[in-house]
Amino acid sequence: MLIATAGHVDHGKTALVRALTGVDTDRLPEEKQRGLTIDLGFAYLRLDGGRVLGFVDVPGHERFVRNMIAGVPAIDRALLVVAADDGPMPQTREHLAILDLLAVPGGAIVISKIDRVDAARVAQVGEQVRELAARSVLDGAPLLAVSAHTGDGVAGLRAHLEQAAGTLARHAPGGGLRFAVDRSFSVHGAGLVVTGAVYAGEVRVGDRLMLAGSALPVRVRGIEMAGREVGAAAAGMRCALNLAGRAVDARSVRRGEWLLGADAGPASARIDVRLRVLASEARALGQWTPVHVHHGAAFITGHVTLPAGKAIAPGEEAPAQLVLVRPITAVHGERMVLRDASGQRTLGGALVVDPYAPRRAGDRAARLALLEALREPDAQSALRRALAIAAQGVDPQRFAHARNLAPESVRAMLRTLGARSVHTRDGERALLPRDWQALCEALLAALAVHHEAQPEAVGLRESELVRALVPAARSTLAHAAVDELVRAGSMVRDGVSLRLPAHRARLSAADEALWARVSPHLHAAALKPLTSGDLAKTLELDLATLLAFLEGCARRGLLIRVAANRFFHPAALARLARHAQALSDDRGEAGFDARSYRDATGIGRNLTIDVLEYFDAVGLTRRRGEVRHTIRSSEALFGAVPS
Ligand SMILES: Nc1nc2c(ncn2[C@@H]2O[C@H](COP(=O)(O)OP(=O)(O)OP(=O)(O)O)[C@@H](O)[C@H]2O)c(=O)[nH]1
Ligand SMILES: [Mg+2]
Repeated sequence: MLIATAGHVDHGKTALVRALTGVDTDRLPEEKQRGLTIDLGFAYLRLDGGRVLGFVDVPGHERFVRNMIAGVPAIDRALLVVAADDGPMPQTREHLAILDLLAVPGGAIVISKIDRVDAARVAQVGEQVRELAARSVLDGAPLLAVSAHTGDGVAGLRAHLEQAAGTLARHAPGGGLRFAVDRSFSVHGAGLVVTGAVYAGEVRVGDRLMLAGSALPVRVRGIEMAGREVGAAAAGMRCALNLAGRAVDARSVRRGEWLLGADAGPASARIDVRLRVLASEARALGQWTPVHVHHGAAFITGHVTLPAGKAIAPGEEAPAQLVLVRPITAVHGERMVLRDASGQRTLGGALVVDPYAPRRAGDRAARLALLEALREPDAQSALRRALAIAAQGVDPQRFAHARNLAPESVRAMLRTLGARSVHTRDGERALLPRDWQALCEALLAALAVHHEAQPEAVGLRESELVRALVPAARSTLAHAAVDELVRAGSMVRDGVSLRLPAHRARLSAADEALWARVSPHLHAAALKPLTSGDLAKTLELDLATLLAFLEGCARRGLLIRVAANRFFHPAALARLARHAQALSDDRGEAGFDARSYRDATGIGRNLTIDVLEYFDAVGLTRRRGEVRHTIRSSEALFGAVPS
């Protein structure tokens, strides 16, 4: 069990830890000289039966609140120490607020220095602290009175802690390892040693981990807990890790660094949170308030943005976004303490809802509704609620990262929830079958509307079809739906157009007659069709009339204009595109040049240049010097080649 002290400067925290453990945690020369705690101190008490009580002794001075915050996030119990002579003081209140904002699981109130006052004063101070603690995490906490000098009450406090350790029902977050470093040093012969607390998951000797700040890999050589070598340490435990890794040392790995497991997600500088402003604040917290954000043993500066635009009044709680100067790795459910821009006053706290806030929320109401769903502590319930309101689905990988879960466990949840997984150009999305079906139906309906309005056109290009959807539905998910509809035969790729299977472009009688004369020359197998000029001569037509007709055919999707004087049947162009793809696949890295394309297609030098430049322009190929590669599949752009 991990216990931290808390309370105003000089109220006897360090003396209390020494009375309980025999260890003087004020080790720094400056601490000895000033009789004051500056940095965190650590001591252990080994109980009969092997259980260990770990103590984190924090400084009470207002200048070192930052160090105090670094010591308390992973603890099981807090001891709020209040001197019987002084009674509650400013840092009594501030430390209590911090314990509350970090939702410390429990604790006790300790009235110290009782040798200095009479019993009535002890009772009076006890009442004052009880009142302060009402409606906080220490509401109704046991109250003990001690003197570190006479030893009065110390045995009772120890018995109380032993009993609490015996009944500790620790909520140990699983998932990937999250270890917050609070000290680091070089040990002769062993190298880098870091100490800190396991916030989530487990660390074992031999594990390969990553430093969050630098993304450098490290290996765990050894683990020490309360002075003994152990093989593993789990969430809620403090330990020292001996690390091996290239380019890592005590200078580069410092307090505030995080060690993460292999599945950890990327860092993020925009974090959606629930923000609570302390009731003791004089003013409401407004838009773009600069803050110091304390997360684990780290602190970073940033600003608060308020999606609703409305300031958060003292004592209130609301959704907010932290915009940080640097990305950090936080996960859902972690708590942060917010202090003012000069780092002198605690303003409030934040509970991480979604560490991957989008840069632009798009539909703000929809985003707020999604965040409300994501507040759900249980991952599967959150996923269920998110899927129910997000027609665009959820990114399962993001969700796993945000919740510090393994990808497999999110997949299992999605299976349980009956969600379907779709692979899009931007990665995987999971959504409810009803939303997928609605999207497919919307695409088919949009195409039907187009056919109705323009019966003479073959259909719509894919980008036009997606643009015909309501804005919220236009995404890579819609493109994935088109692919599936085509695979299922519910839609047909006809050249560059998409159409419903039953639709045929309907032409006027005059155009139909002209088409009957033109199409034998510009047919599916014509890889080298006549130029418009030659076609006009062959058909004995006025060139301007013919060009106007051919352009009309191109608008309807019957033909494709490749160069000023050259129109192709879509299927012919699909064939030429497939040639390009085959050559590109064949040549790999080296790419293919115009000559090999000419030889493969037999369309001659001049037409080869026209066709390849057209392919560059529509994004089938990319040219580098004299060679080209295909960068998209020919089928995605030109449809399948009819057999
Ligand atoms: N009479 C009396 N004095 C005490 C008792 N406990 C601590 N003191 C004295 O109070 C002073 C401060 O004690 P510390 O234990 O250093 O106080 P602290 O809360 O750790 O102070 P910071 O860490 O600086 O916030 C010292 O001079 C102690 O000797 C006690 O039970 N009785
Ligand atoms: Mg102290």
